[in-house]
Amino acid sequence: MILDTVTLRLLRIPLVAPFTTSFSTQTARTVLTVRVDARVGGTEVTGWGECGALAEPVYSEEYAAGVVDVTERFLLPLLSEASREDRLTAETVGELLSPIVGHRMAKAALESAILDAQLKAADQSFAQYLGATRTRVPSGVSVGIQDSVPQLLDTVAGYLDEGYQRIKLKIQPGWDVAPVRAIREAHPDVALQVDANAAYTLVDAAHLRRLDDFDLLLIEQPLAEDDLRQHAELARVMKTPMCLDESVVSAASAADAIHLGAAAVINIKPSRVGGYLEARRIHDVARASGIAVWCGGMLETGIARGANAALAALPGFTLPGDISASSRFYTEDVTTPYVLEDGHIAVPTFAGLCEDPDPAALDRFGEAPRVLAVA
Ligand code: OSB
Ligand code: MG
Repeated sequence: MILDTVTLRLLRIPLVAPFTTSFSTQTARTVLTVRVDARVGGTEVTGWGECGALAEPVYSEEYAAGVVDVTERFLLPLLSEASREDRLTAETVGELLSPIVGHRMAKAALESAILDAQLKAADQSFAQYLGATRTRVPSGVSVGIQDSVPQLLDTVAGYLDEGYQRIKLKIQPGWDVAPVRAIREAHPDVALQVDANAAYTLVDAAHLRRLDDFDLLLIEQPLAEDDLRQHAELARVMKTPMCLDESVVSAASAADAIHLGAAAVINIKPSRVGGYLEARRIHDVARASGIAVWCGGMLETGIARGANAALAALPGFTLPGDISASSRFYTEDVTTPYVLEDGHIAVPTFAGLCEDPDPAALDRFGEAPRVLAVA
């Protein structure tokens, strides 16, 4: 592939309701879109990706405006020689970008756009490319921290009515045992898990053990990103399976977490780990180790939601992912919205990772695009 231009555009899409986690309240999703215009075998092709980074560095170090800078200043120049010589493929991007430390979400967005272009040129769906084994995936929903338990019960009942197959409750100190108990009492059989986004320390172990009474599928990332050993210690004293999100940034860190006993389950977010190809490697490592995985989310728009569904259709994804309908977060998506059908999201069959986003929607939500020539 030869890259001609890469176009970066920051969108700000309003959320249907504020989304509160232990690290922030979001009322809109700031999301960077990446468009590549390229030639494959002389034929012009366009590919799209979106970046998982939030507006602020509160979930991980990356933030959307910083992704624009690192992409322009450091990532694109690393692709130019391979592009000029027409030997750029999606599978070479990770290695070409490896001189830059970290910045995995920026790398993931660029790799996704290039992979989308490559698969569109080959007329191949992402599910085919991955070797996905399912045509639809069960849909779970991530429920933000609410103002009160009655409000939470209303919200959860609404999602269950819509058909969501699993509830993930965001927790933090002061909002944990009581809301979990309330959901469990109202819905004795619902598949339920919690996500703390690193809001606790090991000093809270005795408190967190109280969650063992509620038959949770897992507890996600109770401790800080760097606390692999402490997660392993906590895992030893809790009955609830330990799941890591923030701590797993690569297949290597997944292998470490598994070996240490810090993770019985792994949340795989393609953006967090540097892209879909590394995400698949984590799936493979976990599957070979007998560790369950599921696909996490970063409030994806239609540019990445279907690609997440294709990834989650691999055989090792044995738990429902945070792959909800577009309407969970957005009144209006930038592609054809993903909808819930019988509690599932259909795995896309079109070529590439996504539909081309609607130009009118991009204009409505977006700042001016930044068009970068690839030298
Ligand atoms: O920890 O899984 C998380 C959203 C933003 C940042 C971190 C997380 C989340 C979610 C939302 O839980 C999942 C989704 O996109 O549905
Ligand atoms: Mg999480």
